[in-house]
Amino acid sequence: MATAPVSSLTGVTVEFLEFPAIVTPPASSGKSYFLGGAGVRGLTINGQFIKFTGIGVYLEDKAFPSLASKWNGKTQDELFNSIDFFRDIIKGPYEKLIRGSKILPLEGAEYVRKVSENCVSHMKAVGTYGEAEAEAVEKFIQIFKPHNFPIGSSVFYLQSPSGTLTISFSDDGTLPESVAGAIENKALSETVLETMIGEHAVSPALKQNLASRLAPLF
Ligand code: HCC
Repeated sequence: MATAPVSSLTGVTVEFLEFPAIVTPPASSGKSYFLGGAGVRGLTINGQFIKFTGIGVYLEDKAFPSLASKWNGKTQDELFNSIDFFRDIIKGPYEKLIRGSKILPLEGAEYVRKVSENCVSHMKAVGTYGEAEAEAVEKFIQIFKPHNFPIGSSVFYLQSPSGTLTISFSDDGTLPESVAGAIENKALSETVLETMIGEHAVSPALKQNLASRLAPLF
């Protein structure tokens, strides 16, 4: 039975989506990831905030001591306002597993258009967008295109420290056994998480949840 690096770790509910405290991939030999935090990603359309997805960020267990030793003693607000804290999570040498679950139905092409636009503009802004990244983004788009996301369905992004981004799709919130595609590109892989919790993140709620859960545990 997998245990969290901190036994008091709880799950998070975003609308009707439940993000358990621990996930264990099928067919993994006892490996598990703990929930750093989860939050809603919405868009303001005609002045109204529409909630589209819930995003959960899971971290490999060894992320905990590494983050705790640097960030212990900081308050929730200090963590939330620290670009370096989120940068550490994005760049840390451990695996991250991100679950993006749908609150409203979305076509894969529509979802990936938004995500890839954000990723490309971020990589251009920081100067990491080159030919290899353009190819990686094209591959990324093609993986999502034929897919549709009904309410409650999920995309999982597994990011390895070496820069492999593995994508899988699930009809619910559980991690599937099969993989939809894998892309070897460190800049793109990190940028997917960067656009969610970095400086210009799409989900401030997710950042707030990460800071509020982790500060007292550190
Ligand atoms: C990102 C990561 C995730 C999302 C994003 C950018 C996301 C997308 C939701 O936008 C969405 C909502 C409405 C649409 C299309 C996509 O969760 O029409 O970097």
